[in-house]
Amino acid sequence: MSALVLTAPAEAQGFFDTLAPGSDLPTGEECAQQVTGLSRIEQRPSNAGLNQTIGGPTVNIDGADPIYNAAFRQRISGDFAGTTEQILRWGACKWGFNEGTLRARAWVESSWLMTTAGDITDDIDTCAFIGQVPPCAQSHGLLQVKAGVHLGTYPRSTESTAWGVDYALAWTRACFEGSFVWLGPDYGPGDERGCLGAWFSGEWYDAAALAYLDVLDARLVERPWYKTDIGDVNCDNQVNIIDALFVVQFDVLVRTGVAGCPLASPAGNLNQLAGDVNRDLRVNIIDALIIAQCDAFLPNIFCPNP
Ligand SMILES: [Ca+2]
Ligand SMILES: [Ca+2]
Repeated sequence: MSALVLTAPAEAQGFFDTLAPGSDLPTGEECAQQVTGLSRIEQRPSNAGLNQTIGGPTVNIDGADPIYNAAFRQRISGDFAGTTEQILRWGACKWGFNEGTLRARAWVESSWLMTTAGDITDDIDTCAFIGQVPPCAQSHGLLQVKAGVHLGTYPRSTESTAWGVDYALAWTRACFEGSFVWLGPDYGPGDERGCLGAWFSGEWYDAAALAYLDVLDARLVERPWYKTDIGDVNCDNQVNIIDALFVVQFDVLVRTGVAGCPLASPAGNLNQLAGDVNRDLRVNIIDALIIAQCDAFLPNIFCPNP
């Protein structure tokens, strides 16, 4: 079936991929324009308020050299409001990282839940440092910014989804650009994977980082966000060939679109908000083909790691 090789240039589809070290990065405003304009489902309704909280302090990027900080710390603005997925895509765009990997990273760190509180400690001094009493959580937000390491990030890391994502990706970019010589002799620029491991463990490819990367790889295969994300037009929490069929039926006008789940009439409706998988503002046969490709484990912009 020739249609199954349907692909389009990544740029045309708006998929954000990693930009090489030294690349010019787009502004937050440019990225905001690219990730909004389409009504998207909020996968994590409990994030909604924090997703609307913008702005935050200007802080140093922990571990980055003064030159990098001088050039980039002002970019940490948290100046974007949207759905959880839109905020992740905004961050991927702004800091030049692969959005699929970032989805997986955020899932490993927090299951995309802003209220995730990690690295619980009983240490009095550590907790006192952030104004808490034991036991206290050190890490917060979608990407789990660790308060005692990344000075000045707490409590904003608990309050603004966009600000926490912005900071964590600024740190990742500093690592990726080669600013973290303290990571040792094997460290060098251009290794996104190494930097993701270092965010978790603080070391360059140590055992903890490698274990973390194994989990990250597993999530990239499973794509748990995809299973409950856009594409599930029949509202059964899976994206599969049935959804493709529903979209075809919608395209030939034998099915009616409704906004959201559950469907009042499973036999006659589809969730139109979930149908535009290629983000061209239309729900049509192209979306059905993309969903079908994913179901057949063929990569495309919607499921780059099927
Ligand atoms: Ca489905
Ligand atoms: Ca579409």
